[in-house]
Amino acid sequence: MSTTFGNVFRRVNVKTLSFIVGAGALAGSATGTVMEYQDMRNYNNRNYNKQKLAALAAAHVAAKEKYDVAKYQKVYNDIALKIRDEDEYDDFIGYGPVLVRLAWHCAGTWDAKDNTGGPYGGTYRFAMETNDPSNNGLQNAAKFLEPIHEKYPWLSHGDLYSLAGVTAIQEMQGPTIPWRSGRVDQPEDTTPENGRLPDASKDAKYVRCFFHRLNFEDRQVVALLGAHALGKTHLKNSGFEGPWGAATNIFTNEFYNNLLNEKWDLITNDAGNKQYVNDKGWMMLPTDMALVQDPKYLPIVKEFANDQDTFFKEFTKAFVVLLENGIDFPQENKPIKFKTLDAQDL
Ligand code: FMI
Repeated sequence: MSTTFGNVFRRVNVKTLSFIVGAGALAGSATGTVMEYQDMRNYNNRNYNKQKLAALAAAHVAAKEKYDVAKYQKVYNDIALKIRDEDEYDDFIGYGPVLVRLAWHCAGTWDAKDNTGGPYGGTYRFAMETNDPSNNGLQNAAKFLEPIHEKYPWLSHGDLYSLAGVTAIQEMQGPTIPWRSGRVDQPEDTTPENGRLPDASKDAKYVRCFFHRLNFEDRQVVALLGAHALGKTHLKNSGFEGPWGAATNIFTNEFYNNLLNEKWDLITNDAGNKQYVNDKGWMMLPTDMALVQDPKYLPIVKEFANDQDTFFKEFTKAFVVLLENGIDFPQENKPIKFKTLDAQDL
């Protein structure tokens, strides 16, 4: 790299230089020459650097603005405060669980084979995806987010849905989920066809095969389904009824403990679907029960039941992958770790 000094030193021989340094003011003409030259170099360098610096500064400002943590933390806070304010939703479960389900259903349409569907394009906003019977009930989550989108119109729908899911998990005392912005709204004709989301009435073979389409292995599948500690099933949405446990709006490893420790009976519910129930009014879907029926899933269920930290770690990794599937983020787009409202004393 050439500095101003470097240039001067290269152009002035050592003898002249010692003369300048030693003779000081007496060396008027020689000094003048060097000074002039140095000035010229400085001037040239300054001009050259000016352009380069201006470009660098502009890029820096643009990147800073684009990836500004504070800007996204503000959105996080608004979503979190709205969850807190509107706590009466769904018999006081609140909006947390349904926001997590929205984030997952937007991402869960992804197909690794051709990189269609998924979390990038925000296509849930289009009628075909909104009205997918698998998405029944998620209209409530989308409606909840409408004023957030009105306030932050620069936020893409993909970013909004995924950020809302992350916010909900963290506000329900779950793990910190590093999140990246950068999803871009895509046109309506990129909306994936209905039927890409899984069917809850199936067995372990089906679950394994389905999640394979999203590139997930057994450990990640078991971790992701631990989110069923949250919220409940609703007859009118899915044809199943009841919560999976006691703490419907706190993110814990309760799901695994309930799977292992409760006494489950298979019944046919009012919609004619088979589901497992216990004497506390809790339920399990056939796909949930598949996790203890399958010899490869079962040890992972036991591990997560015994160790919430490990569950949180595995869930975090898998959920990040889910929300980023098929997206090529630029390197400078670093994941953001949001602060909860509690951590900010809000
Ligand atoms: Fe689940 N879910 N889920 N779920 N989900 C819910 C509610 C629900 C299925 C089925 C299913 C994941 C995976 C899968 C999550 C989170 C996640 C319901 C009830 C059903 C039937 C919906 C209703 O309102 O009736 C499976 C088996 C088939 C699609 C399935 O593979 C994953 C990966 C996640 C997140 C990581 C949450 C939080 C809820 C509660 C929603 C609410 O409104 O309370």
